[in-house]
Amino acid sequence: MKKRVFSGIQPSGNLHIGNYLGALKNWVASQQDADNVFCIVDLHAITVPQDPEILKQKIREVAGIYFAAGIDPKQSIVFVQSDVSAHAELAWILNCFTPMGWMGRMTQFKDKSGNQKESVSVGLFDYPALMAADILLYDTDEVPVGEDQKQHVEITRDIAQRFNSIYGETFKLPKPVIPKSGARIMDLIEPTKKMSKSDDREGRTLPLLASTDQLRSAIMGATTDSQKEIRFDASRPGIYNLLEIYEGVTRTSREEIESKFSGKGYGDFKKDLAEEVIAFLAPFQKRYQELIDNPSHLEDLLKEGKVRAEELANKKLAEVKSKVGLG
Ligand code: ATP
Ligand code: LTN
Repeated sequence: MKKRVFSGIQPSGNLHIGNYLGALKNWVASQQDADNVFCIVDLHAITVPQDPEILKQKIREVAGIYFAAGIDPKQSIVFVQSDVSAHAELAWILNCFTPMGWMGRMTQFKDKSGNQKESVSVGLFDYPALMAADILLYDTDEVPVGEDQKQHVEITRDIAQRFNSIYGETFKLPKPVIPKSGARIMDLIEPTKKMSKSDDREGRTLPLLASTDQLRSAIMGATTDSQKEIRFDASRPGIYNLLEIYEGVTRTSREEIESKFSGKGYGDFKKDLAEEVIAFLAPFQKRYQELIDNPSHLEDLLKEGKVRAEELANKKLAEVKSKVGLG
C-alpha cells in the first residue's frame, strides 16, 4: 500500500515562490510513490475577512496553480474543502476533544492575531481543529508543509491520540514532512520575516503569476548586506534567502552555486537569479493560462476531485460519529 499524503493551501493572497519551494514542488515530486490528496482550503481562508467575489476567483486560481505546477488529476485527488462537508463536521467533533490550553500555544495564532486578540474571529483561533479534520479524514501518513505549519501537524497528532485513547484506534497519526531546503523562504525586503502571501506588498514576494518586470524589480531590490562574498551563510539572511531561491529553481548544488559566483558581486548574482526565476516560471505560467482559459474543464476536474474525496471522507466521518454516539 502506498502512503497517503495530504496537504492544502489557502485561496487568499498571491501564491509565491515560497509556496512553490516549501510546498508544491514536494507535492509534485511525491506523486509516483504516494496516494495524494491536495485541498484548496477555502474554509481556512474565511478565518480572516475575505471579499466573496475575490475568494471565488482565488479558489479557481489556486486550482489552476496546482495543476500548472504538475499535480496530475489522474494520480492525485484535488478538491475544494467546502465541497466536502465532512471537513466542517469533523472539525466540530474534534473541537470537543481539544483543550483550550493546547490551542492557546499555537504560535501562528499569536503572530496573526497580534495585539487584536479580542477582535479576531474564533475561527482564527480554532483553525488547527479544522486542519486536524482535513488530515485525519484521509488516514494521512505524511503532511508536506513548510516549517510554519509543523506545530499544526503536531497538534493534529495530539488530538488524534486523545480521541484514539478514548474510543479506540480510529485515526492514523500523521507526520509533518518539512523540505530540507526552501522550507522557509523569507520576505525579500525584511529577510528575517517569512515570505507571506497575506503580506505581498510590492517587492516583498515573488508571486508565481507575476510579470517578468515585477520579478526582476523585486529581485534587484531585495535586501542584502554590506559584505561581498556569495556564500550559504545563514547568519546573513538576505543573501542566504536569495541563494536558497536560486538552489530551488535551478536544482544546482550549493557547492556549484558558490563556485559559480565566487569573486562576483551581488548585482551580477541578482541579475542571474532574476533570469533563472523567469525561465523557471515561464512554462508554468503558460500552462496556468491554458487552464484558466478553459473554466469548464477546470470545474470538471474539481467536481471529480470532490467525488473522490467525499467517498473517503464520509466513510471516516461515519466511523467517528458512530463511536461518539452521534446520529
Ligand atoms: P499566509 O501569509 O496567508 O499565511 P502563506 O504564504 O504562509 O500565507 P499558506 O497558505 O499558509 O501560505 O501556505 C501554503 C503552503 O506553503 C504551506 O505548506 C506553507 O508551509 C508553505 N509556505 C508558506 N510560506 C512559505 C515560505 N515563505 N517558505 C516556504 N514555504 C512556505
Ligand atoms: N494551515 C495550512 C493550510 C492547510 C493545510 C491543511 C496544510 C489547511 N489544512 C492540511 C496541510 C494539511 C496553511 O496555512 N499553510
